[in-house]
Amino acid sequence: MKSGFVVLAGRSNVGKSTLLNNLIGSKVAIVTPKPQTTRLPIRGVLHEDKGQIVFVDTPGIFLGKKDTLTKKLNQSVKDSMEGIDAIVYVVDPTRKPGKEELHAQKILKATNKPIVLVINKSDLAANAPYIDELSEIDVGQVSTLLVSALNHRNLNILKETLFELMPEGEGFYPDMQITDMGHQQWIEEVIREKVFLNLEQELPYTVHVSVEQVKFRSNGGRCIEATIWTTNDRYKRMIIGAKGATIKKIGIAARKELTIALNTDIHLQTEVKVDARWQEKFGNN
Ligand SMILES: Nc1nc2c(ncn2[C@@H]2O[C@H](COP(=O)(O)OP(=O)(O)OP(=O)(O)O)[C@@H](O)[C@H]2O)c(=O)[nH]1
Ligand SMILES: [Mg+2]
Repeated sequence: MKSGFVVLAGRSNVGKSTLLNNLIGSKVAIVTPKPQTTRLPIRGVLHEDKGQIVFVDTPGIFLGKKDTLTKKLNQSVKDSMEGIDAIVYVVDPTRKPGKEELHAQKILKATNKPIVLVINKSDLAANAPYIDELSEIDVGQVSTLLVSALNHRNLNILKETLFELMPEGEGFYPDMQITDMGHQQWIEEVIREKVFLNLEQELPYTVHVSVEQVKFRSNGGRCIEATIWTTNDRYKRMIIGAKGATIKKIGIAARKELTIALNTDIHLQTEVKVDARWQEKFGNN
């Protein structure tokens, strides 16, 4: 058996979480068109006859933004490199590489781990002017692959390449387990995804979601109480929206996904509250 850990790393919005979900064949990480969607490293487990790969999805590497949350996200990418066997370095041919890309390369090269360079979003070839530039990246990679995480293009070749790099060993997770994420965290993430998708511009970055309670009902359904935290009253009003329209949309979208995924009746109660300091407390426990 082959068994090991692979980190998915790169700038924000390049498709790391999409790749994680489609490599393991199940949605464990949330995906949005907005940068800084992933905030905590998430593990997704690929089980195959030849062994097991534990993928670690990480927040996007950022350069320039100096707020508390960004610093914590950048640090968590570096921490995720400990004890792993290989790195998938994901790049996006629709966005100009520039300084941030070089910064990401510096961090990844410093780990001295085998790197597979993945040029993602190959389905957007017509809108991907940076493919040639990205093909010239040299981080000492063992291989460079052109993939589409969205359309599954070349994901099998990527898996094969990665299994070659994994050491011999027993699996780390039981056969049925596809993630290490707890039930409550997963619900929080689903709600946060809907917040990101329904709020404009910078507003998502002021938001944090916590699930206060999950009650199991006698009819088999679940009653979930969640808080959407933001950093000031003005944002709170925007999240609620005129006559509660925005929070309603977020709630409907979250409830729909939770109902399908959990295959049970869901009652979702959301409240918006202000905590100016949630970013300082984030990830401390
Ligand atoms: N066309 C196309 N879009 C993709 C592909 N992979 C990801 N995307 C889109 O790119 C956007 C960002 O995807 P994510 O998977 O959230 O990116 P990420 O790298 O995890 O982003 P952060 O968590 O913010 O660092 C989403 O709108 C995805 O649908 C792909 O192969 N093709
Ligand atoms: Mg992500």
